[in-house]
Amino acid sequence: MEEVIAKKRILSAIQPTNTPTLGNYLGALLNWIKLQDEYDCAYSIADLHSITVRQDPQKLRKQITESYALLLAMGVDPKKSIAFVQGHNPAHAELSWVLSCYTQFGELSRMTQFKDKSEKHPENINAGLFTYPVLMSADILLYQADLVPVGVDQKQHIELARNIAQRFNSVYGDTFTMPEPYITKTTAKIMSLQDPTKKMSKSDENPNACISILDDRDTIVRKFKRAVTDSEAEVCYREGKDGINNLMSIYSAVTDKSFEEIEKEFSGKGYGDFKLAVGEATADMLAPMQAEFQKIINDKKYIGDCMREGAEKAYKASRKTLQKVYKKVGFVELPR
Ligand code: AQP
Repeated sequence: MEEVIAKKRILSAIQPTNTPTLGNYLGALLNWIKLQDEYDCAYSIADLHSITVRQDPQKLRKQITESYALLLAMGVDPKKSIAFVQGHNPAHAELSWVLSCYTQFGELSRMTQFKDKSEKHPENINAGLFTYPVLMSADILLYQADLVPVGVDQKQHIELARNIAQRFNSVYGDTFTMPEPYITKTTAKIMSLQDPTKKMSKSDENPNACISILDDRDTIVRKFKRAVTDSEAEVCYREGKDGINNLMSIYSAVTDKSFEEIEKEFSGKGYGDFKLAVGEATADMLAPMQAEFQKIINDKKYIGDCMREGAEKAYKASRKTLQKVYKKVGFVELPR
């Protein structure tokens, strides 16, 4: 008899805080698409996470639908993978509560994203911002994920998910799969175009700092033209050339050219030529996905059907884990 080997499970999510940036796309989303054949993938729009920062309800609703449509436009196949909105599966919030009782205050205080975001929003340092990594651990552990494709900024949160899983497993016996981060080296961290020492972020207040993946061609080219570089005029990857290094990483990811090839291509040319090439190549790469998005976003029925199917599949895939956890900690199952 032929042996059937179960595919490994992948889980990843993106917050609908704004339109995804080129950083989200190259650092995480592109991998989501590539991994669908080899793995059993679950991809979600992390609406629960997004309210750690105050959101305008009307805008958030629009962003959730758009982000979901973008996943479909990018090539997430709702038949092959589980494509769902996190808040449509109540098990995330339920497991998160249990896991928060197995997470130490000290562990959460060390999370750099909490420190960064509290500095950015001093008027709203809420408990959700602090416990965000517990909810992220629940997202991952609920689906028994083996791999989590993320940018390098999320590595610390995956470490925490592993610590929580290990702690729970050692008390109650094997319950959770130990997840591993899946990080692509060159695009692990795309930097801001205006301050290349900071990561490109979709909630950056300066629109010139990031490329939104729905920006039109002219906007993309203009933003790259304005990108901060240095006073030399040499396109090469070297320490201290943060702006150029970032543009080279982007160009390399978009065109598949090595740094060596890029240095050769622009040897003797100025930064103007290089920036134009990066802008045009990026716009070319995004164009087919943008066209697909325009088709999907107007088909509300299709989006609704996919969301419903995704929610059902997500619930089914996670229910067993939650039941197991409730049983292990000593909760009583409702008699049928
Ligand atoms: N600059 C980046 N370079 C590479 N990867 C990145 N990611 C984010 N920024 C970069 C990866 O994108 C995925 C989705 O991120 P998220 O929406 O969950 O939240 P985030 O990491 O907080 O992303 P942003 O863009 O900075 O959002 P805001 O501004 O809302 O906080 C993750 O896998 C992340 O690693």
